[in-house]
Amino acid sequence: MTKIDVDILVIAKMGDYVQDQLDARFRTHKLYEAADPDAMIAEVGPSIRGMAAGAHRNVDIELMDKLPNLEIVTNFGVGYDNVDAKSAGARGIIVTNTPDVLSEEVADTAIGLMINTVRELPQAEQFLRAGKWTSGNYPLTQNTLREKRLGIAGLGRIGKSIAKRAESFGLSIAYYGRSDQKNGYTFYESLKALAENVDIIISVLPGGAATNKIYNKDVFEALGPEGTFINIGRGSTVDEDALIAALTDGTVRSAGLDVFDHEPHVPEALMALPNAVLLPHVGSASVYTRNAMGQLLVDNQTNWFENGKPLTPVAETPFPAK
Ligand code: 8YV
Repeated sequence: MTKIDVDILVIAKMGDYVQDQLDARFRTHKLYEAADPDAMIAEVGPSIRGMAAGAHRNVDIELMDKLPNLEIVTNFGVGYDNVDAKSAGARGIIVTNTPDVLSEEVADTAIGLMINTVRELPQAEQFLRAGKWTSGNYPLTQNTLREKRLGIAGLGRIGKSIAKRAESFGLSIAYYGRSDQKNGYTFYESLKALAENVDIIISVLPGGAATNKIYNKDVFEALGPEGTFINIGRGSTVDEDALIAALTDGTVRSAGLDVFDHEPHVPEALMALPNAVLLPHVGSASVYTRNAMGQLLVDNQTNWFENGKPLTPVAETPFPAK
């Protein structure tokens, strides 16, 4: 492997598969290992031309200001709400993410979480493990996927992979998103309208200012007492207090959540609810898929410095620039 004469700042721990490749190709500076991160940035900041970001660590203007020769930020994850991509674009800094390679894995997780939530499989397992089966059967679930309407919020690449799977379950499919894709699924212009017209919402919405706490009391009321809310997008899209209240007083029936507002902290009140199925942000978390995401990060970084081309630039930093 040829060494590339470039300094890279690695701001979050990436896993050996990624880190080893970055170490082999570049001169890496591991901010997450620095005893004094400010001192490291002061020392190496002007030499840094690439950054590997991830683990939801923020890349804001303040940090970019300290790296005057930064050319590219490669983010580990399809979501990049941790990176101020608009400001990066204004400075001519490319931002890349890891689309496509995780879509199928995240769609699998979304469907698994939906079935677990609707059919109460984790609760039924706890019942068995607690030795309660010998005293009687687990109660029949009030909820089912039969004859249900699924609403997908965010019909991008992951949303479409979910829709493909959901079709085979016989679910009718509607969606909310930026535009009507005229693809045979029913489109709703507002989240509230989607919630009013479906039994289950699976949310794939990204984080950021436009979606902050977009799932509020009104949306949960619209989803209604037989409704189920599944979130594998970003926790910041949910008013968690409103969701906890809705699950507690029966405004909605149940929720399955893979993402939370203040990860890895999950509100005690949510953990105490029997009608919530909770996962520790494992949507893409298989070795296979995380390695594919890592490879794409490395390839973006390498292609930029070897060929002057990023592979998967985000919308705010198009290449070539518009
Ligand atoms: C990862 C994700 O958990 O891709 C995303 O946007 O949320 C997940 O696949 C995360 O990026 C890893 O830090």
